[in-house]
Amino acid sequence: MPLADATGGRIGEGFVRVSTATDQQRFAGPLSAAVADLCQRLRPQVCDRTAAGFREVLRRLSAPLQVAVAGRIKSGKSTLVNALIGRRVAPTDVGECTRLVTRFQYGTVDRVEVVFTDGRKQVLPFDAHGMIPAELGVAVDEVSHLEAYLTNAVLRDLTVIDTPGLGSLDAASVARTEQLLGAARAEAGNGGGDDELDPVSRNAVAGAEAVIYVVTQAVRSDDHQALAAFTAATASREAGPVNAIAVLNKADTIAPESVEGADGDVWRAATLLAEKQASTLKPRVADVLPVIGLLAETAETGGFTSADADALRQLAELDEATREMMLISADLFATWECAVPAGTRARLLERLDLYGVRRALEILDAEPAITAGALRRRLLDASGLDGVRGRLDAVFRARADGIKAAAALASVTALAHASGDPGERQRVHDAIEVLLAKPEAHQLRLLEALTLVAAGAVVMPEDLAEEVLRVGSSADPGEQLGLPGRPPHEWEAYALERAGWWRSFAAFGATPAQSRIAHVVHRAYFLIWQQLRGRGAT
Ligand SMILES: Nc1nc2c(ncn2[C@@H]2O[C@H](COP(=O)(O)OP(=O)(O)OP(=O)(O)O)[C@@H](O)[C@H]2O)c(=O)[nH]1
Ligand SMILES: [Mg+2]
Repeated sequence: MPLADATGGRIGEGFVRVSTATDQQRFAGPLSAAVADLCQRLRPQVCDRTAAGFREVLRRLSAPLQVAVAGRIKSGKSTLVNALIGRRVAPTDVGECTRLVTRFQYGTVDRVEVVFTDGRKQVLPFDAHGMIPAELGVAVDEVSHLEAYLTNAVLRDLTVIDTPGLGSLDAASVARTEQLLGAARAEAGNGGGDDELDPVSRNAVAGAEAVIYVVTQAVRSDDHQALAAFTAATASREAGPVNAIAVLNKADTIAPESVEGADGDVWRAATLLAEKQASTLKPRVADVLPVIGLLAETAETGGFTSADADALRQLAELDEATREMMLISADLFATWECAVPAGTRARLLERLDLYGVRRALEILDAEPAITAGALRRRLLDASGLDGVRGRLDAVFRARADGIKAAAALASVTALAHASGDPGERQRVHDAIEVLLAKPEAHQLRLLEALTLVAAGAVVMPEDLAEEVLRVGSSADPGEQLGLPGRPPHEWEAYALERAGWWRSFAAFGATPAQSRIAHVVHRAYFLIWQQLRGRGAT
């Protein structure tokens, strides 16, 4: 039961109310509520500075999950952010905004604020297209970050953070992102009392709680390191399969002949390539999913109009030879002599790129009478965005409680450490130990174990490491046991068998660090077994 409580349900359905002396708050689940309770109880026992940090941790615990979109320069991060939010609001391509962190969060009125490094805020108008203006008209080197409040429903349970590209592993660019994310955290919200936070404490509560890492085909062997570098931007909180997924963006630009087994099909090539990248990037990310951010953005943000559909219809009716010629390259498509005005074609390229145009024409060939709305839907299907959303739900939303609670505990530990007071550090340490010893907190231990193994902090034999990742990365018993296709009656016996195995490994076959992990895994299997028995699986 605790396991199911800790991991199941989407945010919004599973909020837990906790009454304290001072306030009533909503949390993503019982783990977040338990950590909040710990902060409340410890506040009178720590110095003012740590207490101010705890207040920030509490505020953050009751806020939506903070998801950063990170990756190299021009990998399509902002385009993907727009697609996910369902509104074309983040400037893409050029402009000084692409060098700044922007936090997109839920608000009852659409508004953008520039937050300056000295804490000043200035409201910005949206530009004529309803976007954040590409040029801000303020001194950019004095800007900390941007806060965008939007009424879009998806932001109710996710705060999306668009980050400047990590150009390389160069320390300056990593440090800048780190600093900006850090500042973003501390200044966010209603300001005021948060100013007591010094830089060290600020860093301890800063950073995103989860990451969508954007890669493209040109992912280099050092991208594994780039992902590790992003860990720095999440304020030293480890990114791992619990809180990080990757997308292979710009899947439409992959040349299928460059990928063996793709049979000339772009999407198949992208899927194969994503699988290959997953083996490089795992276990730092839960998955690598192909996506065409541009197509997703266009289809999802009103960028595809009935005029576009009409132009495509006209193109579909061109004679075969002309059409084939035009689809050879973007240049030919834009410049070839044809009845559709060049400006219209340029717009189609900008919104769909050549692959999107080709897909649309194929759809029109098969269903000439298709409506503009249905064509838009089909392009959205072709973008892979649904797959990304599905993974976000499975990896982030379903586990938001555990992710937020683990991040908060890491912050609490860092704050106590930064206080420099051994007594205070001990009190906080003891309180955390008491919390973690409770059966309800097991999921937190499992997430911690998983992260330690994924990050290589505790080295395990490869097959065992895989097993730890499998048990810890899912909330579904079939997947956790690695028996998804098998009949449920086998699950119960297998869970018990593995519980026993891990218990003896903890006792006889392990280093002290491995032994601690093994105890957690043993308990996880035991809880799965209990859960299966409770369900009446025979
Ligand atoms: N063909 C194609 N182009 C894309 C795709 N996604 C983004 N682009 C284009 O790539 C360019 C860069 O996109 P952005 O979203 O600004 O990339 P970014 O990672 O936010 O860039 P920086 O913030 O400057 O690092 C734009 O011209 C986009 O239209 C895609 O899936 N396919
Ligand atoms: Mg950008």
